[in-house]
Amino acid sequence: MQDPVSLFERARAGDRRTLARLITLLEEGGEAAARVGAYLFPYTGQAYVIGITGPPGSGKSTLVNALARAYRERGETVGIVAVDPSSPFTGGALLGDRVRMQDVAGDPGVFIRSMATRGSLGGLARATGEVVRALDAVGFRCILVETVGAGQVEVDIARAADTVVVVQAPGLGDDIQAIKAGILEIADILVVNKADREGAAATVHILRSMLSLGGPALIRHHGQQMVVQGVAPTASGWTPPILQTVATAGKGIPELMEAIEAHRAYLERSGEGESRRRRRMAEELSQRVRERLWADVVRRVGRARLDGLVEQLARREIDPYTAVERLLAELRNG
Ligand SMILES: Nc1nc2c(ncn2[C@@H]2O[C@H](COP(=O)(O)OP(=O)(O)O)[C@@H](O)[C@H]2O)c(=O)[nH]1
Ligand SMILES: [Mg+2]
Repeated sequence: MQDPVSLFERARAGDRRTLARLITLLEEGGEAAARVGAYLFPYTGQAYVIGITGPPGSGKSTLVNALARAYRERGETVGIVAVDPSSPFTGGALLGDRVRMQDVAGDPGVFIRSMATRGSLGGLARATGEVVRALDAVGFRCILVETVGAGQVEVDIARAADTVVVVQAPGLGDDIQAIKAGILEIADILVVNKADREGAAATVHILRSMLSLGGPALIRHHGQQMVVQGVAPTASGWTPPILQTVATAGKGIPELMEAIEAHRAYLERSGEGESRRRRRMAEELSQRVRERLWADVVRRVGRARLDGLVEQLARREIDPYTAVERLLAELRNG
């Protein structure tokens, strides 16, 4: 196999096929990935990462495409990472994203990567982080990460961005269940896309209520009383703006970019950006250490012993507290 470090150097020099291979290598993980990941790390920290998340069909890919084009017009290089866990099952989502992103696909200043879930969701979150870092290291200055805001992992992936844009659409947003409180909490900017459709104003209204309320409250919607779970106002000095866009027509895109710019300025001014970045580093460090230690435990105690303990736990022959103490004692003595 080719030396991973030379792969990186070639990718950094602008060889896109090598970049694609580098990313595959990072996705696969393992020793080579760790080596190149360590090598490219000092080159990172230059890109601005924007997370675009929301329910399927809300227009995230279309928005990403429109944003990418707009950033290109400003002369910025754009990396796009589309995370779509449904891809391996439907087979169609990937293609759909590709088609919609065709606009920017031929442009050498844009690099598009679709990620599919392989193995665990936790693995996906990590792989996405590594891919974003690789794009950063080879020089893409603006990185757009699209995720379906469905589960905790997708929320975590989006949360790793500098600015998180949460996308809703009329109809989708009318169903209050579709607006997960967890997703609103991570929103730096809210976008009601498909503003050309009926019900956009109502969706904006619901979102505004949810944002401004500290707790659950009754609101009237379509003439009906409904309970809305509010999102407690953040301690920070940033209030997420609610914008309307028509991604297919490029409407509202300049305003969205302005909002992203304003949020970026806020992050810098308040020091919040720096503390977010530190928090993410601390999380990564802790996660990697735990993984390494656990792998070490598995290696030293052996799978069979662990399986045996789980079996005993399941039969209530041992309690989890004692099981941990026993394992640690075995490690100390072994
Ligand atoms: N009417 C309307 N349709 C849109 C708009 N934005 C996206 N769409 C369409 O909505 C569908 C889903 O868009 P897509 O970007 O794939 O959504 P995603 O699943 O969130 O990535 C596509 O057929 C888009 O053409 C919009 O602003 N207005
Ligand atoms: Mg999409």
